[in-house]
Amino acid sequence: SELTGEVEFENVDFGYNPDKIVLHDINMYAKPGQKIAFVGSTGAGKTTITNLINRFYDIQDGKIRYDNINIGKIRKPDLRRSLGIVLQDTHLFTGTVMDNIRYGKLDATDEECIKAAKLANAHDFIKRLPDGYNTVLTGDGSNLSQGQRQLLAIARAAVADPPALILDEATSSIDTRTEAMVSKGMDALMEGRTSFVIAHRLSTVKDADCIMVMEQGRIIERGTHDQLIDMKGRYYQLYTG
Ligand code: TTP
Ligand code: MG
Repeated sequence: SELTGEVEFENVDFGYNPDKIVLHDINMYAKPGQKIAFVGSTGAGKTTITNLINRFYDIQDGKIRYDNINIGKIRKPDLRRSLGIVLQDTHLFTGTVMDNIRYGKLDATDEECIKAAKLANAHDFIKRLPDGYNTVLTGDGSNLSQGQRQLLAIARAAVADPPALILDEATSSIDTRTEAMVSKGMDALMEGRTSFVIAHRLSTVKDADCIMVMEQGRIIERGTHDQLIDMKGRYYQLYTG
């Protein structure tokens, strides 16, 4: 990819149905490598923003730019591969662990896949599988634990090596030890890439370059954790109960 991971929204309005606008006048700028976190109550529009970063929909008004290229209204089906990788959606298929990782970049060598798995913190559990990287996964990866599936998703994203990432943090109940492994893998993956994180863990939010607090389709507050705490507004309420 030629893209650096610079992403800008300028006065973006969007609705899944043009009669019902769900995002209002969204402005944001992510420098290459920055970590942007979205917080806010259910239905606020966090997932919708990430859908637009992935360019899954046309916007009604405004501009979305990657490196000064306005992509808000052009059709570009392969954009998802070149820019955002959504980690939530793992889609494991029947095939070996190696092939499932390679899906991130179809011409990747075994060495590249193993390197990605190491970065993702997935290598150790893979080595312990009955046939290591040649272990065949069932269709939905049901012979793996949820945490292991997440580690594979991180490895797959690492092999794709995108300039920007979208992470919808799982609220799912994985055990603390696995959770720590997944966190470590994600941190390594985010390093040096623009990351848009729908954050559920305070630890993720705290080190973000900018936290966007969303309410009813608008960004109502933004700043670092410390700035938002000082503001004593919505974010402060969210995190002090
Ligand atoms: P979301 O963007 O899904 O809100 P959210 O991600 O902040 O909520 P949650 O924390 O629960 O994940 O929804 C914003 C509005 O858009 C909401 O009214 C539902 C609507 N919507 C659709 O109509 N179609 C869609 O595909 C999605 C994702 C949302
Ligand atoms: Mg959501």
